[in-house]
Amino acid sequence: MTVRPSRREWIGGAGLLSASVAAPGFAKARAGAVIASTWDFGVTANAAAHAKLAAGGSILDAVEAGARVPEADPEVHTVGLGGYPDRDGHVTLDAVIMDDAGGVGAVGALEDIVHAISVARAVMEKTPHTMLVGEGATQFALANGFPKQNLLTPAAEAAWREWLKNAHYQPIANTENQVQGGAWNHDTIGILGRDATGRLAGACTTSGMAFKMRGRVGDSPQVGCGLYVEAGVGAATSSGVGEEVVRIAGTARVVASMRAGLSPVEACREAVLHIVKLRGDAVRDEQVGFLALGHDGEVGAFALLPGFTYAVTDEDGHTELRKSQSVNG
Ligand code: SD4
Repeated sequence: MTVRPSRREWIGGAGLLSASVAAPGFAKARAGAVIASTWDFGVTANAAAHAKLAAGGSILDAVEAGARVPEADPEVHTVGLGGYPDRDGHVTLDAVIMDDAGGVGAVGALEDIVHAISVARAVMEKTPHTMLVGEGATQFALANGFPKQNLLTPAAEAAWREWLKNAHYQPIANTENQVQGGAWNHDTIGILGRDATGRLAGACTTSGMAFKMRGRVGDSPQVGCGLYVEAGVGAATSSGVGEEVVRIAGTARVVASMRAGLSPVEACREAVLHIVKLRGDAVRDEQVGFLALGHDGEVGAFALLPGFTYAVTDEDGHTELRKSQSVNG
């Protein structure tokens, strides 16, 4: 069960802004290949990414391979197949992929195609654009050979029908959180990679907030929000209530802080505390977590609330599931 901070602690968290952002306890990763991804399912995603890298794939191939794992898993209700639908019963996917040489591709509100991350990569490699949305994205995917598939599984449909019983169809902010609350409504996968030569790449893919308004696109596919990568600096990704991340261009901010000299955990912490400063009590019950990877392979994370986890895999394929620090510990 998530422990909520008291109001006083929460305001106290905002007060930390004036203090040093240094946070202890995160040892530097060894140089070499590193894969880091959000949440517990990052463990299996990292294994696929590591295997791809070991087989000679690029770091971009690796993060794509990792992101495809939860996309294909019908038990994961926040990414790809089996994702919870919007209020009208449509599963809509958001995804972005980025390398460290200016390559970026994204899709927003993609329907009927399971591997949104691979469609995003096709946008990057086969079009002059950086993002396609909605019907156009689906048309593009079909034209490029991606199979059409119904993504609404019986379990996800049942959860949606259950939600409908008490739902008032109104554009109320944060209704997803009010209904769902738990951490499982925040399980976007963001996966960051560094190869042994220091090249960086990242991917982020999600079905977004459960029972969102139709047409809603979150932070995940927006460059600088759900994902940002910069050669020689590092990469960052986010998970949680996307609107809060978009407000501060969260991952662009994290990478800018690393460019200015903060460590990955310090940079994530600075971004989270900026959300607290801006939003105060409005985000008291909301989760946002940032995960960052420095160009030297150091990994760090920080979240609004306790409970954010991330998986880190080293050159040899050893994986550690870590708990992020949060505003109140
Ligand atoms: C979004 N950030 O669409 C995503 C949701 C999520 O973990 O669950 N992130 O806002």
